[in-house]
Amino acid sequence: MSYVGEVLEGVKKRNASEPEFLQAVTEVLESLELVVEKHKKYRDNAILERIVEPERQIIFRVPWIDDKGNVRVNRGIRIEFNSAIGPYKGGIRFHPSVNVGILKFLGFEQVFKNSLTTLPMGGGKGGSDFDPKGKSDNEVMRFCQSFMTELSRHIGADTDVPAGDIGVGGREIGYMFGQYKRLRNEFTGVLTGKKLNWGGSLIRPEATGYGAVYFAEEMLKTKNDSMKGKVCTVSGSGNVAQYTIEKVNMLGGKCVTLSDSDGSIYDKDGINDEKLAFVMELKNVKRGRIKEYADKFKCEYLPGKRPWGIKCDCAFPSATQNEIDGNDAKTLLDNGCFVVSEGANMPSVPEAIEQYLAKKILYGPGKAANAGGVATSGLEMSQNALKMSWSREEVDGKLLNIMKAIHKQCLDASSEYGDAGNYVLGANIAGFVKVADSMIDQGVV
Ligand code: NDP
Ligand code: 2IT
Repeated sequence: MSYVGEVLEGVKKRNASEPEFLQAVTEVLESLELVVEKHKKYRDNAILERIVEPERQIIFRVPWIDDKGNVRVNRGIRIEFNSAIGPYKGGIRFHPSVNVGILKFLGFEQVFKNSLTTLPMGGGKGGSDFDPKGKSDNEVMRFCQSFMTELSRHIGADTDVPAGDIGVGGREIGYMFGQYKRLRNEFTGVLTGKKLNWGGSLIRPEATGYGAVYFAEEMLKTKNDSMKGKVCTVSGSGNVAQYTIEKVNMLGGKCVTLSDSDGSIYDKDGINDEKLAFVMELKNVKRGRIKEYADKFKCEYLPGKRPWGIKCDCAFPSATQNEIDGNDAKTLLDNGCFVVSEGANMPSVPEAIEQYLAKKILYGPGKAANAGGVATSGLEMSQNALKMSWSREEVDGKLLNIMKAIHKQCLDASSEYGDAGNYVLGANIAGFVKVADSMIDQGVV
């Protein structure tokens, strides 16, 4: 059996109850067959066995009191996956579906994603099964304070630097930052995604969505094409979806869908900047449902449906993992979609990815296409360390250059290993090599 085959077998045995983690590891390791056969040093140093095992995982009780005075308990988790190239770095997710396996898949992806950004960041991920939906601001604050009371023992500006993810935005980062500062009596860059007045970076809120569109534009350039005039479907309606639409509009494309866990809207006229402002108010302030968009702008609402049945040139999945199944992918491709740029983490199931690769469409996997968010978090860390802040133009320019560099690394690695334009192969190989070589340099740790 090949080295990859052997390691995968062990991973499946030891993590049998974690399907998302197994899915993520299988995809990455299968891409590495040629690399580990060519370079024996990876096997000699047991790099694959080590890279699939988190350096540390922390699980803790998060007790808090709701508005009625009831004591509630959630589970808090932080996976500190790999610190070979920098402090652990990755978001925090608050969603009822959160468990160790999901955070391990996200932490594992983050290791390779962060490596691709060109910045010195290791990989981690955290979260809780706490559901912020329907909770008052005070309940969210008490939860965040309790969560940080324990998490603060394990993180630090040079140790582990969390940020946002599903269910965690500026509000939650603020409450967690406040509690960390109170406990430690230090004002540091321990979290990213902070608001501007207290250490945040311009463009960090925009970065993941903007980056996913920059990545799509880079892929299109290889075909002498651009985003101009492209019809796009977008899923989700949170942070990533919103700024994906803003950038598509800036580049002359048209987005026609949005969704949340209740259903999708289809606006064939396009979600222009004015309608986008309504979505931002609806989702970020009123915390309402996307159906209200259809009511307001008199467009189609598809209850319980994802947006992949709508004809498009480009798809930007920006909600959650495994949101494009094999049938969805077939429908997208049959309808002529030829660009998929993943704002979400692992939104396409393996059967969907197989179809993208077979048809040779422009497919940017999440760890490359959505790396703009964490890259700009890295820029926020740099600004915090320097005790200065860069202008919007400076940060946006750096983000664009980083997305171009990621695109080039993927393309170069895919060519080197004989499948030019296969960004899955390219992202996994380029992300891996830097981390693996650093692990060898640092000995058996
Ligand atoms: P938000 O919480 O801002 O928005 C999430 C959106 O996705 C909401 O519309 C939500 O709908 C929908 N959604 C979440 N879970 C599900 C589900 N199980 N089924 C259907 N819809 C769902 O999160 P973000 O925009 O920050 O994150 C979106 C994706 O992007 C995630 O995969 C995240 O990991 C990834 N990502 C985020 C980055 C960031 O910087 N924020 C960086 C890189 C990747 P509802 O309100 O109904 O739950
Ligand atoms: O999945 C991701 O890359 C994020 N949620 C952002 C992580 C970060 O540290 O900015």
